[in-house]
Amino acid sequence: MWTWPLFYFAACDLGYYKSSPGDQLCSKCPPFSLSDTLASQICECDTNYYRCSTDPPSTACTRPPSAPINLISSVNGTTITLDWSPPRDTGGRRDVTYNVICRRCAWDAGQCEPCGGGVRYTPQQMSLAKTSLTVANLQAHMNYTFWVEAVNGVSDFSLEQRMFSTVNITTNQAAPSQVVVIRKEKTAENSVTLIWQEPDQPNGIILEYEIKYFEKDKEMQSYSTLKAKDTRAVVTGLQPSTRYVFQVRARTSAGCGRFSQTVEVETSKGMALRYDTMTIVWICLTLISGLIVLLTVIICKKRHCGYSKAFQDSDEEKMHYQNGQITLAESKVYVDPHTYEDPCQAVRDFAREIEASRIKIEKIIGSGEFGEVCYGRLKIPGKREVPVAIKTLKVGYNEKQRRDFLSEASIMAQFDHPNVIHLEGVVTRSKLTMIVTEYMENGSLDTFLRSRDGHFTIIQLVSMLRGIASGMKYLSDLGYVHRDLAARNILVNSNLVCKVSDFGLSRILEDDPDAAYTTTGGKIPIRWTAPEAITYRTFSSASDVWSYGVVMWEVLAYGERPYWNMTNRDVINSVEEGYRLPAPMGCPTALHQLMLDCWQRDRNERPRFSLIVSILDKLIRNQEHLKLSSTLNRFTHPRLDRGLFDFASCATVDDWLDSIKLGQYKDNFLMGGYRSLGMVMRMNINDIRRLGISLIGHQKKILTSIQIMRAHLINTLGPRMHL
Ligand code: ACK
Repeated sequence: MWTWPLFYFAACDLGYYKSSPGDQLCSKCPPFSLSDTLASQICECDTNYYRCSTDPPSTACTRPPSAPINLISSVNGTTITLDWSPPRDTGGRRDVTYNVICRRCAWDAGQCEPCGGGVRYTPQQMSLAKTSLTVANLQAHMNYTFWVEAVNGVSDFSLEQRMFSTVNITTNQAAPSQVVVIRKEKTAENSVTLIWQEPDQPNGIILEYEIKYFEKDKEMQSYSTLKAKDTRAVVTGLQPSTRYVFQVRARTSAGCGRFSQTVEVETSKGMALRYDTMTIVWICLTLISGLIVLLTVIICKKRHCGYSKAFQDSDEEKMHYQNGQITLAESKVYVDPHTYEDPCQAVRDFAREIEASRIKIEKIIGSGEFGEVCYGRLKIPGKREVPVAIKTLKVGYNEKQRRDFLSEASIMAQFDHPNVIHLEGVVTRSKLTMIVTEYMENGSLDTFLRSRDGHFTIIQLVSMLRGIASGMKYLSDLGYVHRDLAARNILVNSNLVCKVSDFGLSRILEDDPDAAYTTTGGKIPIRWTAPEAITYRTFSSASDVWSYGVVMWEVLAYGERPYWNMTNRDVINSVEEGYRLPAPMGCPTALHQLMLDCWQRDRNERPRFSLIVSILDKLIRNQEHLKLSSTLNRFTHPRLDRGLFDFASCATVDDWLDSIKLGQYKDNFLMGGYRSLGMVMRMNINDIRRLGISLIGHQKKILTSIQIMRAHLINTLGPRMHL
């Protein structure tokens, strides 16, 4: 009888397997697997190694991949792009894909939540084959954390913690999202009433809505636009029995959102008037001549009276002329309440009276010159409740104080700009006199920045500065001179929008702790004020530009006090001699150059606010120019960029540390071997850190002071002086 050779029937040894009984040979267990019994049909995977259902028994066991590496992000408004490299360890598999998890974090660290629906991931959020992804529709000025994980076919089997790479980003300013729901409320023969909902992501305060409309199929020939403050508009001047197409978009200080989907509405039938050709020609001629007269009046006003039209951004201007229909912007002038015989009349003329019962005061947030500043809520019938700041007039005031207090409201009431604090109204008919303004969650800019030293990207800082310059452009266009422009008088809201505030007539004399009496008797905030305004009291928009330069410095130095602890007298003398504040640490050269331009001695040489806005816009658009940090390239402006202290009187390192009020670090310098100012002047930020000085504020102060000493020496000994 024929028998099977013995080896055919031999059971597989340990470490070998045979997937089915038969005549095939036993195979060695693939990598990361083992058979620990004889005659195994499969080799079991080692601990933490797995096989997925489609892996044949002959393949090696594999494990989940490690985290992706080199994760980098780039932010563009509210869109971010993430790029990463594949994990170092793919777990032995080729089917690696990536998942991205997005979490939105409140400004107060620690509170994060999933990003939710509206966010758009391109190409997709999960199971990405490529190592990059774009995430759009994020909220403006928001912190986000992105977690990128690599997964493979066996990731789901592992109970171990997933491996992620994470990146934190902060989004920038962005236009509002699209208006999605528009409805027709009413139609008439010549008008249509539309209502719509605020966009899901306003990304700031909505300044206005723009309604674009045209006769159906005639968009190419002409369309018109209309502005509305609310989510409702009555479009008039329409033809009866005609089908119109409407679209709405929202505008914030960051720009216009996308137009909504179109809505078609047909006006009702009517008794249309018929004109003969002569009548039409006559009406046109009358309209054109009226327009010419109006234009002439406006141009005259602008040229001769120093006033100008209200805020109109370039985008708006484009829209006005685009379709060949010129719509004149409303011409606005600032009226000084002092020119009123009875300043209370100015309050009545300009400011809205609010009934005290409409205001709920919830807490005190500070104190102003005239009394406490409170946080509260305002509910006007037909509108939703809004948070407000309430300035109160303390009891026991006299009539002059009351007038001065209310004068701020009559000034503020005349302004309407996204970067100027908005007045809700005044309460004058109740026992407590109050000024009610919009509430700015982050308070004054100087304190805000000090509490967030180093927190913001340069683009965020420049965006804040752009907002302030835009508000100042608006004010200067109206012929209003602020006289006390400083970071302490700028308020910041939760979207980081900065608004110019503090318009009281007497504030410069009384309110400002930084104001000092000059020889001419006035009280002036010396560190922020242009030399000609200090000496001759010639305040102008050009002197506001000087102050703006100081605000730029304050912002880039995160709320540092301009000219540090120098006395007012030393500041005046140093500025007079041509010394200027050096660039704060990490300040791009382009920004320091703009500051220096604002600090030109000749006020006619200083840029106007309109130029400052457009320079900042260009820098925001072309961020390359913001990369050159002036810490490396400090002395490009030898005549102006000079240090501030008289270091000649500081003979030793100890003297110098005392002079900048950091005497507590004398031992650190001694132990580090820095025994002379010459050695100190060669130090960089790492040397300072190596001395064990951990407070960032102190590191910065020391570095800035060293830079000033260097600048001082270069200015004294000439640019060939090498340190
Ligand atoms: O730095 P702050 O918190 O911001 O402290 C001062 C304080 O009141 C005294 O002026 C705050 N403040 C003033 N106006 C407003 C406002 N409209 N919204 C929020 N805070 C305000 C300011």
